[in-house]
Formats: sequence, C-alpha cells, structure tokens
Amino acid sequence: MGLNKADRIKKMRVPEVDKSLEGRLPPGQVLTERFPILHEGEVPVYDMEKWTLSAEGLVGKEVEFCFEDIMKMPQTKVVRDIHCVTRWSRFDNTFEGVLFKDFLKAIDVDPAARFVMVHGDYDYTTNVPLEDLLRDDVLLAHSFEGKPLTDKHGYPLRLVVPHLYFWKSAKWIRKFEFLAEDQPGFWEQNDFHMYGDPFKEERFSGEGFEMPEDEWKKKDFD
Ligand SMILES: Nc1nc2c(c(=O)[nH]1)N[C@H]1C(S)=C(S)[C@@H](COP(=O)(O)O)O[C@H]1N2
Ligand SMILES: [Mo]
Repeated sequence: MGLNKADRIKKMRVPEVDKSLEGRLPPGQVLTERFPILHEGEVPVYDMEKWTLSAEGLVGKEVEFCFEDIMKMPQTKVVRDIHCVTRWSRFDNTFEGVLFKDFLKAIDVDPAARFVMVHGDYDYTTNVPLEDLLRDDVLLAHSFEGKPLTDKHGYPLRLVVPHLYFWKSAKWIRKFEFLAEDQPGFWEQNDFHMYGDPFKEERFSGEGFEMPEDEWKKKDFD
C-alpha cells in the first residue's frame, strides 16, 4: 500500500447507509461480518521473553512492562462496533484486555501530558488525545472473541479505541509516548485526520475528500 492511500481512496462512489442502520452505522460506512486485515509492512514475530511495552515522554519515570505484568492487571471485556476509514464497519466485537485507564495507574504521568503517541511494530505511530484513551472502553487488548489475537490482528497486544476510526487502534503496541502537544502519527502525516471521529466522517485532514467504497474488499480476511 503506497503512502498515497489517502489520494487514491478519495475519488470513488460513496455508499449510502441503510436506513435501518442509521445512528449505529456511521455515514459512508458498509457493514461487514468478516474481519479485514489492514496494516503496513511485515507481521511481527516475537520472542515473548523479550517483548516489552513501555511508557515514555512526559512521565515521572520511564517504565517497561513484560506481557505477564499486563496479564496481572485488572482484565476487562468490551463489546463494541469498529469503523475503518476504508469504509468497513463491524458490529459487536468482543475484545478483552486491560483498560488503558487501569494501565495508567502503573504510570506516573506528568499533568502536562495531553496527547499520546502510540507506537506499534514496525514503526507505526498514531496520535490520540489522552482524554480519549481514558474512556471506559479503550483497551489494551490481547483477545478477540474469546481467543488470543491472531498474529495479523495484533498479537500479543493491540490498542482498541472504538470511538475513533480503526487506524487509531494500533496493533503490536510497544510504547506509549506522553506529549504536551498533538503531533501527527504515520497516517496523520499522510493526509489522514488528526482526530478521526467516524460519525463526523473525519477521514482526511483536508476538506471534501471522498473514500471509495471497495478499498477494503481487496484485503485479506480472517
Ligand atoms: N502496528 C500497526 N497497527 C495498525 C496498522 C499498521 O499498519 N501497523 N494499521 C491500522 C489500520 S489502518 C487499521 S484499519 C487497523 C486494522 O486492524 P485489523 O487488521 O485488525 O482489522 O489497524 C491499525 N493498526
Ligand atoms: Mo485503516
């Protein structure tokens, strides 16, 4: 997938949302029951003895967690709809893991921190306001539909931010970087919106762009 993804997908026909799904299916989205796989680059392979998740930036002390540390934190299940900027939405996804707000209890965050740069392998970044990560349904997820995440969907740990377009839900997360000011992550540097509210169709940073209906249908599924 080229970096001109935004340009390519701005041009095509926009689907109409079925009237019966209005209110639940965001504008310009298509419902799917499959779970498309979308990412840049290679699927990471881990030696879990060496895997760590760290917190850096505006923190009193940098910390590093191993996978066991994460599994010892309070575990929560959330069932949420997800919405990808390439126009697919999937209802009632069950993710399980640690709420970001519970994870944060183990981190001494500087009060000046207002944004988080989420880092995932390999070299994926996406920016989210800290306030958004503190919501009751934002999860560091290790499981999907009762099973560990598959490699392609982010094993061992991914972020799930259900109220924003799914590119904010970084897979293979390795680091949270706490920031005072908002900075663009990978897709945000390539024309995608800094915030990404699906119900406001905040797909791109410019005005009036369109996203083709079938971009995601070319992808893998499982
Ligand atoms: N590390 C990483 N996370 C990522 C991406 C990526 O390229 N690398 N792609 C994002 C995008 S654009 C989408 S739509 C979702 C797709 O998640 P899925 O493959 O589980 O459907 O992952 C997001 N998280
Ligand atoms: Mo995406």
